[in-house]
Amino acid sequence: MKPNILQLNPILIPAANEELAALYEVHKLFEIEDPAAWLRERGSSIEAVITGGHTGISQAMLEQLPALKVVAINGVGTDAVDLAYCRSRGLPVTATLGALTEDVADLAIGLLIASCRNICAGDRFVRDGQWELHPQPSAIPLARRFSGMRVGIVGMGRVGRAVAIRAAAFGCPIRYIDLAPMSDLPYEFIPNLVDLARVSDALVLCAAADKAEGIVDAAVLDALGPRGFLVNVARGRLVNEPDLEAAIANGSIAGAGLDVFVDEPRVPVTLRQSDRTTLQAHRASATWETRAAMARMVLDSVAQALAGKRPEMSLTT
Ligand code: 8YV
Repeated sequence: MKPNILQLNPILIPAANEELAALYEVHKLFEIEDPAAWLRERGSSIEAVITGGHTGISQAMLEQLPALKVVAINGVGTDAVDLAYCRSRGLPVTATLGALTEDVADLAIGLLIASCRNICAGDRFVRDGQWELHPQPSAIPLARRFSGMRVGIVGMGRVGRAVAIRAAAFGCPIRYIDLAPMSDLPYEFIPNLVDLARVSDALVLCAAADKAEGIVDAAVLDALGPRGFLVNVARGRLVNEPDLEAAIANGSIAGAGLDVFVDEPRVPVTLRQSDRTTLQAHRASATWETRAAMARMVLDSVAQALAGKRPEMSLTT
C-alpha cells in the first residue's frame, strides 16, 4: 500500500505531481469539500505533509496527524509552522533552502527598478492611449535613477546577500541590518532600522518574519523619506501595512514595490490604486526553474523521511 500524504498547496510542476502520484496516495486538502471532516476521519493515516512557506500548517492540524513523519515546506519561510512544537515531537520540518535565492533577489531588483523608473505607470500610459492624447514630454514626471542609489538591506540571509551582489553591480553602496554584524561581508552594518532607513534611498526587506512583525512602521518610513523606496519580497507582516498605506497616500515615501502583503490575496485599496506602488501576487519564486528545483527538494525530503532517514533539509531534527 502506498503511504498517504497530505498536500496543503498545489505544486505547479507536472512531472513532480506525476512522481508524487506514482509513489504516494496524495490527498489534496485544497480540493476536499469538507477538510475538517476529512481530517477527523483520515488524519491518522497521513505520513507526510507538503505545504507552502506562506501557508505552513497550524498546530491544531498537526495534532490531528499522529502518524506524521515530515512536514515538507515548498518554500523557505518557516514562520507559519511552530518549529518548537515540531522539535518537541521529533518531527522533521524541511524547507527548500537555496533553491529560490536567485529568483527572489531578481524580483527584488526588478521591483526596485520598476518603482524608481515608474515602469508600470509608463506601461499603463502607453497601453491606455494616453501618450497620443498627451504627447508633450512633461506629461509623465521625471523618474529617479536607480544606479548608485544607497540600498539598505533588512535581513542578510541568502536572499539579502544575493540582492546586495546585484545592487552592488549597479554601483549602489550597500548597508544592512540583521541580528548581528557579519564579518564575511564588506558592507556597513547599521544596528538600528530607523538609522538604516535614514541613510538609505531604498530599503529592501529580505528578513524572516518569525520574530519581526511590523518592524517597518511610520518611524522607519518617515526616516526613509519622500525620496525613498521600499521593496518587500519577504513577508507582508514585516510591515505595519496601515502605516505603509498612509505613507503611500501622503507621499512620505516615494514608492513601494511589493510582492507580499499582510492578508494575501487581499491587498489594501490604497496600495492597489496608487501610482506610487508596483505590485506582484507573491511571485518571487514563481519561475519554472526555481519551482522545479523546489519540487525536487520536497520530493527528496518526503522520500528520505518515509525511508526512516533524517531529511537532509530538516530544520528541526
Ligand atoms: C513560495 C514563500 O512562493 O519560500 C517561501 O517562504 O513564501 C514563497 O517563495 C511559496 O512557499 C510557494 O509555495
